[in-house]
Amino acid sequence: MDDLRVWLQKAKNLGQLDQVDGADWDLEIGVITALNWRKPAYHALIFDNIKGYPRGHRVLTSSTSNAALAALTFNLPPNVQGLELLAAVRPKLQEWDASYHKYPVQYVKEGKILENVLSGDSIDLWKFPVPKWHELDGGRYIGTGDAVITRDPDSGDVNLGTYRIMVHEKKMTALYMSPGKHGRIHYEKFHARGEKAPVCISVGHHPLIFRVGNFQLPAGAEYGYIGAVAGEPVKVIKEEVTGLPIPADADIVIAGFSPPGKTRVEGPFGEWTGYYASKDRPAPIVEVERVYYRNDPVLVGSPPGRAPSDSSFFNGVVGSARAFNELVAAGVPDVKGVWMGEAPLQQFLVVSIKQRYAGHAKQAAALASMGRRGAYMGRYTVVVDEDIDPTNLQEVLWAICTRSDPEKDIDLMRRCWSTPLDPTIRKPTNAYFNSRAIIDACKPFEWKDEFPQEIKISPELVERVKKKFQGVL
Ligand SMILES: Cc1cc2nc3c(=O)[nH]c(=O)nc-3n(C[C@H](O)[C@H](O)[C@H](O)COP(=O)(O)O)c2cc1C
Ligand SMILES: [Mn+2]
Repeated sequence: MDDLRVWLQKAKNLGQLDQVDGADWDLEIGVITALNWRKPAYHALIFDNIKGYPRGHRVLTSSTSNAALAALTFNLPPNVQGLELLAAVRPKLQEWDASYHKYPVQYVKEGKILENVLSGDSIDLWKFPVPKWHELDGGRYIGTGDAVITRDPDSGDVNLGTYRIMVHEKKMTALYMSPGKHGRIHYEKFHARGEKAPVCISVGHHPLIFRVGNFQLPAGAEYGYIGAVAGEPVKVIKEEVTGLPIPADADIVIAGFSPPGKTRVEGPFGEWTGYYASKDRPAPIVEVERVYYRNDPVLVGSPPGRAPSDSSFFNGVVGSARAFNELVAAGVPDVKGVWMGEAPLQQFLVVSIKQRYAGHAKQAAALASMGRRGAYMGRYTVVVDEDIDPTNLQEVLWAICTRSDPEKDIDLMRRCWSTPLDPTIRKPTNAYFNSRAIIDACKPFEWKDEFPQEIKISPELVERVKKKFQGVL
């Protein structure tokens, strides 16, 4: 697959990469990035000549934050949007889901990542222009658009997860993962045996690597999945101290161990919900033993935030496609659409179906809200009839307000999978539960054919009136 340098050149050729010179790692990179997404049209940003750092030590943001960049990264058809993009992504996900096991990593001895290797006292993570992204962040985060590589000590599965990484000291980072995430299960298993957990953190690479690290996939699927998207296995090097496979052509990789029982305060950090909700609390650490980087290294940043954000566009589309495919695979018939918007993502999941039998709507809603994509901090799942466009919030609200009755049509599920990032959970607590509401906004099944007639204007009437009143309409 391409390395990051080739990706940057391709993005530039497409007119999708803008360079920013002279920004400060202290908030300016973060603010410029956040304001970038609020422009009517925006591109990926490459920051160079960062204050206090040599030319060439760069930071990339917004790398997959619009349709053209997502298409470049995932080999998708260019220039498609909305429902059309959703329709293009669904079969791609099916193809990758079915083929990732055919792309085991390929071990190699040489790679561009070995251009510079730091060990012992020469290790200094502040060598890189690590941004402080949001004003109330508790530190500088080297890991946002990253891939944290860990191994399951029982099965040997290697996981890649995108988890935030704060730098504590020149040779120490935090390690923060929510309960239930694969990387966390891995270090918890090592720690339970009284052993230190090996960890490698890639913080500069082709954006595909961290985007797949952000996907909710079966345990240990990520490396193969990246290979399936790229159409060839990922080349990796066996890292010297941890033995973990690291991408051979990455830009920056940190390697070390998380010792059991040692913690440092991590956070607060601006999160994808739009809050600093998980606050600051003790979290495991990584003691760094090697740092690998290419000449003129590029750090890939993907700061979370209230949508629109670095990930919101991409996760909205791919999350919708994933949840749609899951429902179909679970055997729910006549699913017409599934949509999570950018701002709330799985917190407001809309499913449209053509109702076939009594209970069909509830079945679709329960499965969608508890599927692999929807389960983590879901909140509201709405089912609408096939005439409602699930991507159109106004239509969805109209359906909720005119076709459902709260007493009959809202069900609750309690003690579901939530997270320290859930703003509604008062911290501290030792168990992060939330509840789910299922809103059946379909016409009542038993008398749907007698439901009041909607006011519509027939296309023929529109045509006739438009023709007659050309100056007015
Ligand atoms: C920029 C960014 C930062 C993230 N940070 C975290 C994090 O700090 N902790 C966490 O548990 N998940 C975080 N996530 C979400 C995970 O990447 C996502 O849940 C992924 O599925 C985890 O991988 P896993 O399924 O292998 O555990 C982040 C995602 C993105 C895009
Ligand atoms: Mn995983």
